[in-house]
Amino acid sequence: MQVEVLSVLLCLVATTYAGCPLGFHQHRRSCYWFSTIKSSFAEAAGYCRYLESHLATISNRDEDSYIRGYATRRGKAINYWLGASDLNLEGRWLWEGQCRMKYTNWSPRQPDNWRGNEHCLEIKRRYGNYLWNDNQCQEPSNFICEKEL
Ligand code: MBG
Ligand code: CA
Repeated sequence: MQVEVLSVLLCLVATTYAGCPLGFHQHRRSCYWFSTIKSSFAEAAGYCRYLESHLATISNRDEDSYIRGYATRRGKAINYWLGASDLNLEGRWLWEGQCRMKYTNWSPRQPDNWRGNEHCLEIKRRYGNYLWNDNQCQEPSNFICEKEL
């Protein structure tokens, strides 16, 4: 077999079976990347796609505890974007623009759509270790990407 073909195959096998990509952390059947850079919600979604992942979605308390725990102990950014918004219709929060939220962990008095301009989901450090808040989507913020194994 040609060396080129072999190296392409090796790379394919390596990326398919190696577990989480470089810099991602595994919890159960997902890999998470806690950004060290800040960007708007839309730009953050683009970064995650570039890393063959998506902005993290939280479906239960276990996943929420893992993410909030990691942010508290290791990431420590002021806030992180997650993959939910009510951009389509005010008050209708959707994961990845399509799935209704079942589990939620909003901070008290949130979401409040403050000044009528908060449509993106973040976790916020000052809210008792990263409870949920709606914030302005254009605000530069750290973010968390998720990739399913
Ligand atoms: C901020 C939230 C903001 C808005 C505001 C209302 C102190 O937190 O980040 O989204 O809800 O509170 O006062
Ligand atoms: Ca808010």
